[in-house]
Amino acid sequence: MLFSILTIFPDFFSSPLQEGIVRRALGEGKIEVGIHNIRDYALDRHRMTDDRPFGGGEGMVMKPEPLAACVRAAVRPDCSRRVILLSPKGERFSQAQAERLAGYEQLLLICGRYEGVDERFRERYVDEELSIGDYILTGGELAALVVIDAVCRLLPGVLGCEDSAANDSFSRGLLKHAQYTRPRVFEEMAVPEVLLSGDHAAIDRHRLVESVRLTLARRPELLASVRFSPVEEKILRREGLYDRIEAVVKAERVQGDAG
Ligand code: 9D3
Repeated sequence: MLFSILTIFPDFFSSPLQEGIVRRALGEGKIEVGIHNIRDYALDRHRMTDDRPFGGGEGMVMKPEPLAACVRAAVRPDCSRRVILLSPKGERFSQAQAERLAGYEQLLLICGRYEGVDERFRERYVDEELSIGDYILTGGELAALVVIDAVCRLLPGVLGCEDSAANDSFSRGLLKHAQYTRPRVFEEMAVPEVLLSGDHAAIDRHRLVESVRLTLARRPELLASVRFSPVEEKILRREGLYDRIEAVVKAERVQGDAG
């Protein structure tokens, strides 16, 4: 997978890509990253990448010509690709989006700055617009790094099997149960007894119950898309959790119908 980053702050990306799993993926040639300075494609005397908005108003708008020239230069021929604009107006980036994007050979990630990009550039060159969440950043650079990180770890051979995608917090739509390691007692707090019992069926039951409790408390909306096996349903009923799950799922459906 080739990630091509289009930015006016190329230095932003030097260290974040030099650590951890992304670094290893780069080293092993599983991913490539190209950094393209949009300013290099601004051909006027002052190398301007932004200008005042027609019609007036606050802030600056990214000019279309340098962006278009930068995209044309960054495209690798004969690749399946998406041109993605990181923007607060975009569709919300999610695990499902990451999985979809992992299927392309090249992702071009355009980091917006200022109030946005000229609409004509967006119309002609941009395949999709993504936001990473409802908070305001100073630009698209961190969002591009989030997309690279999330997509990279889904590519074949990038993760070791110990933390493979099947183990993910989101893999079955539940939040993951709490984890403990040595020592058995830390500042007078003991590890739950069942985890030391060696009874793997009991441990699995305990973890399922803890996952469901945590999801009910923090992200109840996730439960609407979780399917429980008959055995799991029985365990959850015994804990008094199944009725709470059904109530939450019903409330979600009403929410969904209203939206
Ligand atoms: C005054 C209107 N603002 C829109 C909410 C303008 C504006 C704010 C922040 C325009 C650009 C930005 C910079 N943010 C991004 O480029 C961005 C972003 C974000 O701010 N939040 C979540 N995801 C993303 S992806 C790109």
